[in-house]
Amino acid sequence: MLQFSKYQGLGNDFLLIDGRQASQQDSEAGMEPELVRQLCDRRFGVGGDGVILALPPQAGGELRMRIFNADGSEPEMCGNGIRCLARFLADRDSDGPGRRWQVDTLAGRIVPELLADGSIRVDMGPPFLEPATVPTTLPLGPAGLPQAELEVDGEVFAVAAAGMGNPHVVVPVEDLADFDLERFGARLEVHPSFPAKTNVHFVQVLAPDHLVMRVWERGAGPTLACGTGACATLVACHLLGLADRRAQVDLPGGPLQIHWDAESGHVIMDGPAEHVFDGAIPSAASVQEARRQAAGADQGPAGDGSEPGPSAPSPLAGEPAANPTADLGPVVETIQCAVVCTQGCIRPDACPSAAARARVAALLAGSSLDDLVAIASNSLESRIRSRLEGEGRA
Ligand code: ZDR
Repeated sequence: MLQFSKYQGLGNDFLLIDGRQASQQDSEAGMEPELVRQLCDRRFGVGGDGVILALPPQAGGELRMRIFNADGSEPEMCGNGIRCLARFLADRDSDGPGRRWQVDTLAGRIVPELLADGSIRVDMGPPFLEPATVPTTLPLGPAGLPQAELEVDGEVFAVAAAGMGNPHVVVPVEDLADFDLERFGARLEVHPSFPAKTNVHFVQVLAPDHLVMRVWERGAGPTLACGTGACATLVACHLLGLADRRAQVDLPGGPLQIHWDAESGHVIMDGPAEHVFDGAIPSAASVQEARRQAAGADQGPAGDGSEPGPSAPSPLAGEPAANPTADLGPVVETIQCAVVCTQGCIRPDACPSAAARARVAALLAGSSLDDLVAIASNSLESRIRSRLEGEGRA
């Protein structure tokens, strides 16, 4: 069983999985691209902009974060994601304000901190401004970061690039509301100037301390917010002379406060992260096994000679399978009432579930509503597990 919690930061939503107790071998929790794509699918899966794993430390930190985009690719860092990770860890471990986590990521050590108002401050480290570190083939420009005029779909944009561990291109525009994000975002993401593709941000400067931006995320398309992108945008706008070192950055999902600290050279991001819900699904291995079996079943008994797929469950647990209209005397104890007796009890004189029903009636009569709610939540996993076992999937 794979347990997850869904969190969102300004509408950038993630499935969080606590793998801190995992051995190094299973520390990817089976997160193959296909499984990530399925989980993140908003119609056929749980739905999310990405999957985040909390894993045992590897580089001297307290834990390691891995994040996967909705398309299954693995970025180096995620600003909204690490705020969600911090909130998730605080909720699981009952941590209070002031708690900091030393998190190892593919972009190096990142340090989120829980603030008194419940929001998260993240020391995102210094930005990467050398072209090769973004990475981009754009040349270092006069403002001290990669700059160029790029032609995209017949239009020319003055762009600047910055890395926050992951690549970002920032495009100042006059009128953000009327801007065609889908058309230009999708093309810039895969522009040849960015060998690892790029996140794309269109920004309008309302005031030196107030920016508004729209996001086209690498591997995810348009999203409601981008933490690393807001940091890269503030840095680029500051270097271009358009913004102060500290600004509110409005994203479609809400505002972030970004500060590029002159003394440390680090970018500090403040913003919210909220719990949405918890869930459980079959483990990655069992999903793959179920798929394998289903593929075998599709081929029918004459398939490739491998084991046949699962057969339809018998309504009766005992063998031989009995016809409910036949003489049920010897097998009455094996009747699965919920399956066989959907039109009413077929053996009211000797109902095998009568004792269980009586126990439930007694429980209901003797429990408060709060007790029943607690029992229901505690049994979530076991109910899902038994249902899946019944389907032969767990
Ligand atoms: C934009 C992002 N969600 C964040 O908040 O920083 C990061 C996700 C990773 C991004 N899609 C990438 O770099 O591929």
